[in-house]
Amino acid sequence: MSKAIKTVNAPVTEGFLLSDIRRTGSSFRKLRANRMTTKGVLSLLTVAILVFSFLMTGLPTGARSVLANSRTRRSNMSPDLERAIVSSPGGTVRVIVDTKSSSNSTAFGRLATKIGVMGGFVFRSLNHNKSMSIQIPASSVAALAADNAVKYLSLDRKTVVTGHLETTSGAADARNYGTPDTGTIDGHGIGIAILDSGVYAAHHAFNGRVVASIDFTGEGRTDDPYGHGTHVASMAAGNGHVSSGAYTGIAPLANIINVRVLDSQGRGSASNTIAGIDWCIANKDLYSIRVLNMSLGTVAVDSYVDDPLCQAVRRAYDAGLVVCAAAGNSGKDANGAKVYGSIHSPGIEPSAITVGAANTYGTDERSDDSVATYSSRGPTRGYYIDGEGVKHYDNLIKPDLIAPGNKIIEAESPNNVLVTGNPSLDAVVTANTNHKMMKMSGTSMATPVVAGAVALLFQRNPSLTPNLVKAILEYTAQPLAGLSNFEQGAGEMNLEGAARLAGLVRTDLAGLGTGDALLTDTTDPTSTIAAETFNWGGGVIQKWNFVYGSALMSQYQGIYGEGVLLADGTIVSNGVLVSDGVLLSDGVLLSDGVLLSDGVLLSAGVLLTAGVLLSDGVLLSDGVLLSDGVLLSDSILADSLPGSVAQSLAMSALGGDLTAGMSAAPDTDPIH
Ligand SMILES: [Ca+2]
Repeated sequence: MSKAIKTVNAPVTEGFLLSDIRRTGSSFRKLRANRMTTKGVLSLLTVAILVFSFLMTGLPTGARSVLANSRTRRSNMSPDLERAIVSSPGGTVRVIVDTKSSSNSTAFGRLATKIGVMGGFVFRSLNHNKSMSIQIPASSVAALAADNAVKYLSLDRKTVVTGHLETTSGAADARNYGTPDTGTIDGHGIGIAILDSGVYAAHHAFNGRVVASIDFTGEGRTDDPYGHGTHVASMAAGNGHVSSGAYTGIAPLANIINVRVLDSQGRGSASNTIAGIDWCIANKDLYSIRVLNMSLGTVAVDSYVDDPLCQAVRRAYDAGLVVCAAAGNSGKDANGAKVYGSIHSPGIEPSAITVGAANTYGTDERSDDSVATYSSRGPTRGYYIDGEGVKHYDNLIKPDLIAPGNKIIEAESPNNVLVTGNPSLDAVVTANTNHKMMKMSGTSMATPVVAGAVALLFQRNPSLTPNLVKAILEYTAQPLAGLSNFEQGAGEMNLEGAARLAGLVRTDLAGLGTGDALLTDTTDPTSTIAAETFNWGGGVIQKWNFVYGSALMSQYQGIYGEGVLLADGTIVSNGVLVSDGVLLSDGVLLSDGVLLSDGVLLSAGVLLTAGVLLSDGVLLSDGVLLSDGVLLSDSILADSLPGSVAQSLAMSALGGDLTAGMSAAPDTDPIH
């Protein structure tokens, strides 16, 4: 009912415009999708009239005295404005004044002057001087309503927007899955370490939540002259302060630990980054750090076994931390052709949650989502050379997930290098330095979406292990049609499903054995975001495998414990189709229809056998990309790119894909 009231309220003044009613209410959007019948329209009209009547007759009797002067003109004042006046007759109210169509600029100016005389203040004019936003003493509203130039007065309602990012990711739904113990699922109490170019802590998106800052670049500063880290931090943990919440991050009350490892030109070294990781491990208890965000990377050369950056990530993982790493922006070559095998380090590390970029096209609905063209694709191509001089590639399935990362608007540090060199990146929402927002694209942006999600899952269920966090995110992800697992991993992150599932996981994990019940209750393995329902992927990525089955979540698996690596867990005998209740040799119990290991059945129906066949034409032999870097159909291999090209490609995401993106919402409160 409250939804209907909220929806019908405004259009009522326009004479019951059904098209407007349907457009403004999410509950009505479904009706439209189902092609409303005439009967449906009529009943909606009836509901609208009833609601209108209720609001009018429901006027509190106390309003009479305050509104005595306007009793006969009450219909040109919105009911919630009337209630606001009644509830605070000695206070002030924010009002939107709509003037009559006959009014001209002279009448408009006279009205503005009159409002000033009444003790009011005009914030701005709207609709080409046909309306204005004002603040005025409640006691003066009735007199204003009686002015001949006034057509209608409505309360300047606090628009509680759920931003695009939190809506399409499912974070907005996850907020509601709190308990009396956890409170709202907003990340409070959880620390997210941002290993990046610094964070401009004074930005109002952070509101004092940058609880620690440390510099490893040698520049002796922790702010963000480059402009990358501030944007990244606000994707993970920015609040809704600017533009009424349009740019709220995933975990808006999480604490931010600013670990500056990239300098004022966005450059860093592996050694500085490793020092930053080790600092996080040493200080994890002090700052409640549970997740590290690494929106950075370097071209992968060494096998993850030898790569020192990967080894540092593994140390963090062994210390109980979840590390989210960007997949890289090398998913295409200079001609736009798709490139496989281009995952960056430390994204090649199996214990990391490696994140690719989804393109949301700026719409909350996910049915139009895809992977961004530049998002690095698997498999991983770090290698070692044996005594015979033969290269052995890692060839892990990566990324693990994709998340929104194309043209996302988040916090901008002042006069930063990126926006100064590329002025079009500024989102033009305000002139207030501490409110400014910029638009960025890349797997750097997608990664903190997942880091914020990890914070929410830990808040919901602090007993989760890093392995379970990763498994839950993968299991509940939405595989997007037409994309292979080397492009999207388990699919697009679905925080509605992940937070719901995390809340069902038992909190006494330490005493569980393989096959014990993992959940306290069953749940529907589907999610609904922006009125669209989709199935969870229901799979978990192993090193070279994709494991499916409801038993992954209904029953505890040895691979979820601490001290083991999820990705190292399962090797299944060749090509075995595991059916109900088959216990695999290394302790993974799977149930309904799981085909995996050397024969991996992907969700899109692509069969990976000893030679891996992908729908778009990459053929792998025994898990190794064909030795000479064969170019097949629409793809080429990253190995065949010269290093300098690969480096330049890393910046290719700066402007994002040439598609519609997130639209800018003006900041309506530039003062605070
Ligand atoms: Ca979309």
